[in-house]
Amino acid sequence: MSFDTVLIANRGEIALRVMRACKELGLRTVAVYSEADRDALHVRYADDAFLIGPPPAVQSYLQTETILDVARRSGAGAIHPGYGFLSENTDFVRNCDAAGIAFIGPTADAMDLMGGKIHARQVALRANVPLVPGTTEAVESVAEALSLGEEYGYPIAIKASAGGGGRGLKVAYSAEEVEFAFESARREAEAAFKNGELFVEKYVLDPRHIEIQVLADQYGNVVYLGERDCSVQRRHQKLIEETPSPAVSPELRSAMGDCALRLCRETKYVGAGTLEFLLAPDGQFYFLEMNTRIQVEHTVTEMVTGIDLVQAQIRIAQGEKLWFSQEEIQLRGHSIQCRINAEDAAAGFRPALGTISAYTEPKGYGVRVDAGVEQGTVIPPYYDSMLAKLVTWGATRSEALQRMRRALNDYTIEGITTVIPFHKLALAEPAFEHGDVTVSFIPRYLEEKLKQLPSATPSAAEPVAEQPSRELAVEVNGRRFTVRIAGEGLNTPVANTKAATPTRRSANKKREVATDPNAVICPIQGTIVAIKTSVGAAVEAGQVVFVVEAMKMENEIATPRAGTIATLNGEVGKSIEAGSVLATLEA
Ligand code: MV4
Repeated sequence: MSFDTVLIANRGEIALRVMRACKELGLRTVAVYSEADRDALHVRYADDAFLIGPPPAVQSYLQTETILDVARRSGAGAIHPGYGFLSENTDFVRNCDAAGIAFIGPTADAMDLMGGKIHARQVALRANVPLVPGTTEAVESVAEALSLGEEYGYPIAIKASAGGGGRGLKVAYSAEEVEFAFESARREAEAAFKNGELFVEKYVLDPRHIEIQVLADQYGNVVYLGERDCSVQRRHQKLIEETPSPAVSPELRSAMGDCALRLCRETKYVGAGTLEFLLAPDGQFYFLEMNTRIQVEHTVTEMVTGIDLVQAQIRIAQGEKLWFSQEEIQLRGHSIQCRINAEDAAAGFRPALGTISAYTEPKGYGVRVDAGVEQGTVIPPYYDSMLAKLVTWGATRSEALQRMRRALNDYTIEGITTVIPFHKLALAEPAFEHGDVTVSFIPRYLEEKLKQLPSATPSAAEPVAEQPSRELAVEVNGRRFTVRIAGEGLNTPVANTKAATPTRRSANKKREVATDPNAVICPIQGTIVAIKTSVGAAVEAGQVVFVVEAMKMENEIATPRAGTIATLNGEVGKSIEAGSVLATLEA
């Protein structure tokens, strides 16, 4: 299809990323924005911009009819959805088709085929792609799940067919746990996707998350562009991604790549896509699911292949034939990405709000920053917490890693808490240095250390104070010192940037998050969906006693020590504030 104007149905860094690609291809760009994004960078960068509604995404960025209206009014012949929002909404794709507007992405039919995980497993079976032992039909009952547990051996994973991002995924380590896991997965799936369909797989312990990037044109040509290792995740939120994976040999890459090509051919896939795999500790790999969109971490693939994936998406949508072959794709050097989220890693990665009072990006050879913010940006509570992506390239992994450490040190973001201190800790771990990372990396190596990071506020309810800061140069006996004056009262110099102490830049006050060994505290705001104990019951340390749903995910709340339940607060179905006491323990 031919078009000269593209509407970008997204915000933040990805909206800017897509607009840059459009401009490079000589295309006009149209932004849409909510009332919370009036001053946003993506609005100013676009050639044309339209207000589409109030701040909550359901009233703005998810308003399909309003967005299609803007496309018609602005003369946009195509819509790029970015990631999230409307990127995997097949109804929207069909509405675009009906309106004669090109959706820059795969067809609705291909998305339907790969969207449901049970369907995706059936496709994989047909394409002769390895799957974790498990069902390719829905599992209807606890009894059925129990007999599958017998068949595969424990642990088993009970998963929502409609699931994504770990929602509706529960693990049963023994037959005793199956009923609760099954019911919990079903509740979560119903709540998040209005679809309680479940299936069962053997649970692979301590895998790596490896994904393969593909590009397919409208004429049946498909290529893969190497893998990404996305094992550094917390609660299914990726934090660090890299390519090549330290665990993938050329032979494994070509075996996984061939599987990816077969899956794409089986679904007649068009556009950019990603096939997710688990790589087990024994070297066996298994297909998990397909993401039918451009992903946050596409950048690292671009850095080592030299192929602009967003430009490629657009050119494919314009009907261009793939302009390079598999043999021409070369992986050069190494690339790492750290997601820069406005979150407090010391407080369970709680989203941080506020205004960016100072902002300086790292620069130099091999450093790329894809950001959606600048000094003065107000971080609203309505959207994803990712502010920017910091990407480095190096001739070798160790060069990319050293460059990332340097770039993290050169990145200044003040006024809000970010995960930059988390990244510094993660990259300092010998296991990361050695590329010895699985999905258990954060719980295994960092959970304890995270608590010592500077934390901004004790409660999500308390707004983060804006903290202006200013630097002063002082010369003492000819030696220059930079003094940073920050936080409460601009009168107290709090830091000397030449000092060697790691706390020198802490414009944020360090405060202990309340930890009472006799209380079970709810770390998040949410709704109680299960209480798994009673007053007088004996509990072990780390025993799950409450399940709290927050942001459509179920969170298991465990006891801090062994003891007897003295008091219980709250009821199933009731909402609960972050920091409240769910239960108390007595000796
Ligand atoms: C699994 C698994 C082990 N065995 N399936 C989590 C989210 C979804 N994409 C699939 N997930 C997993 N599925 C079986 N049969 C382990 C995970 C998993 C995981 C996967 C990728 C990255 C991080 C993860 C963290 C925990 C569990």
